[in-house]
This record gives sequence, C-alpha cells and structure tokens, in this order.
Amino acid sequence: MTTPALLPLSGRRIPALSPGASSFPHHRATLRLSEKFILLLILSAFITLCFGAFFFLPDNSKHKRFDLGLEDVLIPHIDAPKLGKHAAGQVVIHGQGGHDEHRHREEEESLRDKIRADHERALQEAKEKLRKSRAELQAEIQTEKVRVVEELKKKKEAAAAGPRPLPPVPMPKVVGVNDGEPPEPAVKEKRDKIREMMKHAWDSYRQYGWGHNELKPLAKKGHTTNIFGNSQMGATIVDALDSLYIMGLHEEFKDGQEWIEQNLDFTGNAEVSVFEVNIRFIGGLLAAYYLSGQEVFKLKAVQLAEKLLPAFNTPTGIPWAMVNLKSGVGRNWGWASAGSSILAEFGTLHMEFVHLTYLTGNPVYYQKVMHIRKLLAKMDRPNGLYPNYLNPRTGRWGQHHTSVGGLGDSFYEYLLKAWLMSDKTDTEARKTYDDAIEAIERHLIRKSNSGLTFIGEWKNGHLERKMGHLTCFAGGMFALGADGSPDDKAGHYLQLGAEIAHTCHESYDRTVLKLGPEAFKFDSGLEAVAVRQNEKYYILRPEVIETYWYMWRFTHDPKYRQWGWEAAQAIDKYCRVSGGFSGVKDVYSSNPTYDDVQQSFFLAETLKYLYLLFSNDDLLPLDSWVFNTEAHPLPVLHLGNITLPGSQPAQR
Ligand code: DMJ
Repeated sequence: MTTPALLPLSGRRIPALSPGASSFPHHRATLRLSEKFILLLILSAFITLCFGAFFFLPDNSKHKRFDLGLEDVLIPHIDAPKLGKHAAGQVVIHGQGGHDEHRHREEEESLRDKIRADHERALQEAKEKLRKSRAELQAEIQTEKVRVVEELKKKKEAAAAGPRPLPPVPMPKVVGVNDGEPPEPAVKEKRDKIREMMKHAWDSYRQYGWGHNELKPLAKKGHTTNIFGNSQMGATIVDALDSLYIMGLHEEFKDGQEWIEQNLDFTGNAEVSVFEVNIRFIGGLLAAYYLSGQEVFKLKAVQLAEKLLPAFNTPTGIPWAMVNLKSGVGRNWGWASAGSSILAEFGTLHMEFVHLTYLTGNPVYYQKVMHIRKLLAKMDRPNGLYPNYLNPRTGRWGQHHTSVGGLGDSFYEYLLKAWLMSDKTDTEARKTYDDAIEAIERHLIRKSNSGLTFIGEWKNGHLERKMGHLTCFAGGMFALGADGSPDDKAGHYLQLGAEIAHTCHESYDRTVLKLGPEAFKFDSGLEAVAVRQNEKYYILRPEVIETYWYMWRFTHDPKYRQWGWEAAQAIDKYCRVSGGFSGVKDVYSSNPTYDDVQQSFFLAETLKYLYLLFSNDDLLPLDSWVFNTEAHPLPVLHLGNITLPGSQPAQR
C-alpha cells in the first residue's frame, strides 16, 4: 500500500492499480485525490518522526565517521579555515588536534539543534494539515490545480508567440558621406548605371518571380535549385536587401521587408543547403538588420539559424551539407567523396554564427563553429593542405583534393575574416589562415610560361593547371590579408593579389564577350582560356569584380575601375534581356545562348561590388565592416572589450 503515497496530486485516475490490489473496494481501482493527499501527509509525518528519532539516539551509535580524530575528514561543504583541495576534488579539512575537536563538538551540537527545530516545525505543519476539514483540503487542491493549469497556459502562449525578444545591441554607424557618392561626374555616371541595372534586375524579379527563390528572365517566371529544396523562400529578396539599401533604393527595400514580414517562414518540408542558407539568408538578414536597424531581420535570422542547428547532430559535430527544415534530418551530397561534408561549406559558417551569438547572447552558435575549428586544428594535413572533403561520421578526410576555388574557397576566406571581424583579436584564426596560405603558395600557386600567376588544384599529390572563376576571389583575399601578414610580407601579398587580378582579367579579355569562363587552363600554349565546352559558361558570377574592388580600395590604381567597367558593360550588353539578366552558355561565341537564370548572387554580390567600385571608400569602410562570402556586410565586433557567451576573454 505504498503506491498511493507516490501518486501525483493532479486528480487524474491511475489505471496502473488493478481492482484486486486496492484496499478501498468502494473506490474500485482508484483513490480519490483528497484521500491520497491525507495518506501522503500521514506517511510524510511518519517518516519525519523516524528521521528525527534517529538524531535523539545516544551519540556513540551514529556518526562513526566523526570519530576519526578529525584527520582528513571528507565533508561536502563547510565554510571553515584551512580548506584544501583533495586529489579527487573533494574538500578536505586537515586535523588540528584538541582545539579542533572542541570546535567540532560545538558545530555538531548546533547542527543537532537545527535538525531538532526543523523536525518540530515539520510535525507542527503535518498536524495542522490533519486538522483541516475535507472541504479545506479540497479547496487547497483546487487552488493548486488552477495554478498548474495557468502555468501551462502561459508556457503555451509563450511558445506560440515565438522566440523571446532579443536583447538590444549597440547599432554600428552606417558610414558614408552622401551615401558614398563620388565627386567625379564620370564615375558618378557609371555608378548610376549600376544602380539602373540593379533596378532592372529587381523590377523583373518583382514582376515575374516574386516570392520564388530566383527568376527565369526569359521564361519570365520563378526559378529554384536544389540548394533551396522545394521551398519558395524568396532567396532573391533576402539576398538583394542590403544592395538595395546601399544603393538608396528604399521603396524596393521596404517592399522586400514587407514580403519578409508577411511570408518568410521556415516551417516547410524543405531540404536546404546549410551553407547556402547561411551565407545568403542568415548573412543577408543580418546585414539588412545592421544597416536598417529593423528588428524583423534579426528575428528571422535567429529563427532560421535554429532550424539549421540539427545539421550539427553528427558523431563529430561537423555538420551535414543539407538539412530538412521541418524534420531536422541531415545528410550529405551524393556526389561528395565517401559521404563527406565539404570544407567550403562547414568552414563558412563562422562569421554569421559569431554574430548570432553576439546578437542573442546564446552561446550555442559560437560553440558550434569553434568546435569545428578545434577539430580541424587537431587533424593532420597532407603537405600542410586542407583537403576539400571530411567525413562527419568518422572525422577522416575524404579524397586528398585541395582547392582555393569550388569546395575550398570560402573556408580560407572565413579564417581571415574571423580575425578581421574580431577587431583582430582572434589571432588563432589569423595564424590558421597564414599557415594555410603558406602551404597553398608552396603547392598550388605557379606562374605560366608567359608569366601569368595562377592558382591550380591539388589532386592526390598532382597539380592540375586549371583555375576556376570562383578562385578569382582569392586576389581580393590576399590583398585584404596583406596587412597583418607575418614576416613583413604585406607587400608580397598585395602584389600576389594584383597578379591574380591581372590573370583573371586576362581570362575575361581573351573571350569574345569579354566575360570570364567558369574555368580556364594553363597548359601547353593555352593560357587563361577554357578548353572544355562545359567550362565556357558565365553565370553572372561576382569573383573577378570582387577582386577588382578590393584591389581598388587598397591601391586606387585606376585600372581596376576600368576593368570593372568593361565587365559591367559586357554584362549589360550580353546578359541583359527584357525580363532581367541571364547567364550565357559560351563566352567565346558571338551569338551565345542564355541559361535563363538570374542568380540571386547577381544582385547580392556582382552588382554590389560594382556599385562600391564606383563609390567613395567611406561607403562601408573596410576597417568597420567585413563582407561575408555573399557580399553581405557585417560590422566589426570589438571583441577586445566584449566576452562572447561561451568563449574565453579575447587575447591580443
Ligand atoms: C556565391 O554564392 C558565394 O560567393 C559563394 O562563396 C561562392 N560563389 C557564389 C557566387 O559565384
């Protein structure tokens, strides 16, 4: 008959008691709540009595451990002088002979008094309860029931209202006198042209693809790819927001904001790329938040980030490439070596995740990316290089392929940017970047016969003399990392950046359309040109223009504006159609066919870098802002003065 004493006071009937087991047949299998309550009281009074009686027994029958002469007595916690740390972590009092013995007896006596008083109070309370009438007890139970129901209701309401309001953070100043307008009319004219191109791209999407991820500018309808699953998450809207804002297209920005407020949700059964969603959506939303101060962007970024977290539930903590937003189930791309995750994907989360922790005070985001960093730091690197593939189950590298282009690129970029974004306090990131770049220079960077510097691809110990359009971003990265590089090599890295910019410009200049191919070779007489038909396309990518812009900022050499303008004109001439902008399938053909996709990164990156190239440097200055890999500007966090939740104080 002990079970009833353990029954909850909820008034719910307990099906587990069989009729035969009950000693209250008229109640059939169950007990009334009030009776349970009374039984509980009687039992607890009985236990209290027994417990109290134990303390009234003669001294020598108990506390055997106190008879050890107070030598190395283990106790859980006592505020006493001379406490030492025992090897096993327990607190130890070291013996001091007769004086301590006397003091201990006093302490024991006062402890006994306290127990006696507690015991009397418990007895008193139990007696009072027993004196209460049935009605009084029922009333008490009723009050308790109401309280529990109220609490549950409140919890439900809080869950339905979504995440709690996040703590306010100091908003960085959006710098730029006259919005970065250049004084020279010829430059201003070019900048206006880029703004016009942005408007054409946006208006076309607004008219034909609104709410879809991207636009088919020829078919004039929405478009999506597997990186966004089957979702309609308005990727172009989110990706374009900060470009609209920077270009002063405020009506369009407001329109986008309204769509996001009313439509952007992450509850659909969509399997998305963790990397793409992070750089385009979280990066885009955070940048829009920092620029405009509109809370909605921050809230949406945090909601989305929570949906990405299940991707990290792997045996190693290296996230899956894809995650289902609804179920949280993750998996990797079928084409990736041995079920691996991709270096450029799991290595391109740091900036956004650190900002999420900064904005929310929730350490989880920071911890996830720092875990990745720690794991990578412990791994062997063949020839000092990071392979592109890492298995998230085993923690082992896949194929030993290394690239500064696709599959590797933004991992290196984010090491450098983690350092810059931390106000140069994250020296661990800087060191990792420096070491990685040194190995890349040794094994992957070469000069062609005619003297063009290129970055090849490392495949199982062999250098493939091919460079991707994606790799061209590295020119800007080298220039950005020049300041702060070890052994006074700033000049060297700025020069390397300039050489890559030159090579990539050549890859544009050697085509018919003056637009760069997807990949180009440096083999036997062929230099900076695509050989294979399936490498001749241009899909509105930004990397070459991105490098021009960084080089312009660091050198102010007019050739970078000149090269950027050549590219802008070529895009306007060959990629513009009435329904927006399209990629082209062959940059060596004077009569190219279109791929019929207006990529969201065209608005996020290509047009933004062009606009900045023709703006003054005080529009988003590089000592206050760091651009994520999708060109979304995030402010430098002065981590020398702040300790991020989950981190140690930063060290200079
Ligand atoms: C963009 O989405 C990002 O720059 C990414 O890092 C790789 N490249 C595409 C655009 O080419």
